[in-house]
Amino acid sequence: MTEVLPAERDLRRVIGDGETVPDGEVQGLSEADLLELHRWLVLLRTYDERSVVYHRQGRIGTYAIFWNHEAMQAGSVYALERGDWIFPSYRESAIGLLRGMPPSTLLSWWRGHPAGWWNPRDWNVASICVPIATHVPHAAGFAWGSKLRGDPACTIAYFGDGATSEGAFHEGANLAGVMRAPLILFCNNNQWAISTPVEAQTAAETLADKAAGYGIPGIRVDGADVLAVYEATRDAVSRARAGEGPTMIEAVTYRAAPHATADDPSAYIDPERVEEERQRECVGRYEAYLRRLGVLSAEAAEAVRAEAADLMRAGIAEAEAEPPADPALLFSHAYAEPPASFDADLAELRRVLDG
Ligand SMILES: Cc1ncc(C[n+]2csc(CCOP(=O)(O)OP(=O)(O)O)c2C)c(N)n1
Ligand SMILES: [Mg+2]
Repeated sequence: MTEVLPAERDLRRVIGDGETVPDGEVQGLSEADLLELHRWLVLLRTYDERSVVYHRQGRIGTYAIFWNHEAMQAGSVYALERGDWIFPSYRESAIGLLRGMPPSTLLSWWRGHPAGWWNPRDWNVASICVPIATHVPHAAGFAWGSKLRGDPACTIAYFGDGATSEGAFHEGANLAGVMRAPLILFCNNNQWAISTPVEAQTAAETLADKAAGYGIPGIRVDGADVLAVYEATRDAVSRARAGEGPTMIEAVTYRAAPHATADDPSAYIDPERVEEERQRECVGRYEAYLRRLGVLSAEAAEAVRAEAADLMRAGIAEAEAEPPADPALLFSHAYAEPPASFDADLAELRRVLDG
């Protein structure tokens, strides 16, 4: 029998609206935890906003904006231990920051520079996955491997609403369910896959319903509520560590920015709806919650923002100080036995770059 967690149909929420919906609280989180979560949210927000500026200035390449996705990323990672493994998609490109990865590494990734490659073992963060859902089977196999080795680590894989239509999502979820792998399938349902709305993506009532077919519990949570995301992930982590297998979390939010810097959503999105979502964005909602609790002062919030801005300024300077990559790298790992044409191709590339 499929196990269904209580309240899975309704979105779990902790943060109220300061008026008619009362605030809740999460057991086990101290005031220091609440402030650390705030610091994480501001770090991600600052990274994202600065990255859009750096893109416009031509200092990084195409960039996948994650404005209003910060609560899903910070809330879920806060529920993990350092030894747990993260498999990000491009939407979670900066999630390594929450493990202490330098911003310059991530900015170098978006600059297409090898300084943006990291050893996953250093941070327990796998490479950023751009092909949709192809990392879900990797994460399922990895989690199963941890279980076979008796390693207590669990694994979380992030993907979008559109990814749940890909075969790889279903293969990974099925394998994880059958093997009772310690895996968290974290779906950021921002209701768009570039210009395809979620209604055109699936006939299922909710994306969490897809988990039932694999014997996996599905939890739905307000993706703009960092505390609800934290709590839902903490429950999923406990199940994983107790040997009860995977959990799927559908975090529901709304994409309040273009898909990426190369996208013009005015062709397909309702600007009024976007504006509404921007008004209830996740960082401001959490700051209002902390102020109602009397935990966050205006000065403390400003200090956190200034610290994040300094970190980003130093990060872009460091990324730009990297010497240019050797173009030969494009060829050197492509084939065990390189075709004869490579020498001429590389010479041509060098001629173009030098010209
Ligand atoms: C296998 C594959 N097919 C198509 C694409 C092109 N593509 C890039 S992003 C995207 C939409 C994905 O939407 P979703 O899974 O909802 O994630 P989101 O971008 O909204 O976070 C598509 C189709 C791709 N990257 N990989
Ligand atoms: Mg999406």
